[in-house]
Amino acid sequence: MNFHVLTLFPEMILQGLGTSIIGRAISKGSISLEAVNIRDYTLNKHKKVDDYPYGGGAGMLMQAQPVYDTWKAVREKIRARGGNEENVRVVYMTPQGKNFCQSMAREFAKEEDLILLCGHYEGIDERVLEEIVTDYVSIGDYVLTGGELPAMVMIDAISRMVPGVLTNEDSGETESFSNYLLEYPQYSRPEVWMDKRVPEVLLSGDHKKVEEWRLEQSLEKTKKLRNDLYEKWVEENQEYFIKKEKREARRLKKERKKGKLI
Ligand code: 6GU
Repeated sequence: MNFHVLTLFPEMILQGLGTSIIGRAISKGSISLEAVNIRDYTLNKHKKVDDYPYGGGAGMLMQAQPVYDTWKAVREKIRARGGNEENVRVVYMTPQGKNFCQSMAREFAKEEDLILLCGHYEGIDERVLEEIVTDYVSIGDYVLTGGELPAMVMIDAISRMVPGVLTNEDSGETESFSNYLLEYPQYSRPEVWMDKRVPEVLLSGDHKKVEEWRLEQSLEKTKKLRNDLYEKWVEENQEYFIKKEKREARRLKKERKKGKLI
């Protein structure tokens, strides 16, 4: 996966994603990241990239020309490398976009190249958006000063879905949202901290019991904190509750029998 970020603040993107797991993925070559400065492509002799909006109103707008020419330069680079530049998606980071979620991250991770366009000020001239943007994406219902943080959020979430980015140690499958459920609580050494014991079942060595306990914990936590996700899970996992009822009935029967025998 090759990320191309069109931005007025390239150093913000490179600094923000240069460390930890994403930094390692870049060094390994599992992903690549370039941040292209839109200002480098302005034809304005004072290097200006913004102007007042027609019709009046607060703030400045990013002009069409520098954004369009940056996009063209990136497409050309992709073409020169033998990439499929005609079909490269261009994601515009905007609070007016569709809310970003895990399934979108998974979908974007299948692309070979991805162009992320970061706006600033009051936004970007509509005409260039119409011309180049394929996806409008938001990271939540609040307003930020620019698209750089949302782009970084997206790149992080997408990258960890790219094969080779996560090692076994940072495993991607059994975790929050992979099946609507929030992650179960986890514990490391020591066994007792501030008088709090690690749950006994985790020390038992009984893998089946541990798995059952973790699923129960996930369900409980999701129901409490994100009932919307819990209900989706219940809808798609009816058989879990049927099996659980059967298990419970078997257990009761066994106990009753034991009671009679004694
Ligand atoms: Cl994608 N961009 C900006 N500027 N603000 C946002 C956002 C995006 N998502 C939420 N707020």
